[in-house]
Amino acid sequence: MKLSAVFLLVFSMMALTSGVRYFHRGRFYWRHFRICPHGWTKINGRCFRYVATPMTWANAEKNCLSMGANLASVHNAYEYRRIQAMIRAGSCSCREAWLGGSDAQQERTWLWSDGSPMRYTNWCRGEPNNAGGTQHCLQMNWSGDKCWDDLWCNHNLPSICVKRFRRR
Ligand SMILES: *[C@@H]1O[C@H](CO)[C@@H](O)[C@H](O)[C@H]1NC(C)=O
Ligand SMILES: [Ca+2]
Ligand SMILES: [Ca+2]
Repeated sequence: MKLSAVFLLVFSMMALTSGVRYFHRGRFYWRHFRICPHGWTKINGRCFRYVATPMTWANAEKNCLSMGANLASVHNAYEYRRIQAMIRAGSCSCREAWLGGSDAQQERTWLWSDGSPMRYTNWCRGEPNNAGGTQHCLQMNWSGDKCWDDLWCNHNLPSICVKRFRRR
């Protein structure tokens, strides 16, 4: 790296807190520091937030959307544990909460509202049971096992939002 490039990098780091500008092979690039906005917790490269106000699944999704997010998808057991731990840290009377899973479009076809494929699941024993033929939304922390259950979407629950890092 040329001395001028080093200087530019250091100067940029001092001047800007959201990233660094650097020069590589004749071009300038911008690299963001991957920091979640205030009030969001970074887990496995994404930003999560607990919303304590109980809402229907659809209103919870709309609320996440208003913050540039979606209801949370969960991709492995580590993420699930971290999401649970994140909430324990906050002050809440937390039990069940909405995640972004739903099979409202087609029975037994579970989709995440953020568009990611549902590979990892943590269903409780006997769930999803589509009770009454009308349960299409995914609640976490169900039962003593704190696993997943399908519930009626019009129930009011707290929720978890997820946000990807902002891109420029
Ligand atoms: C879920 O269960 C865990 C473990 O008991 C708890 O810490 C957390 O507060 C509960 N609620 C949510 C929404 O994760
Ligand atoms: Ca269903
Ligand atoms: Ca169920």
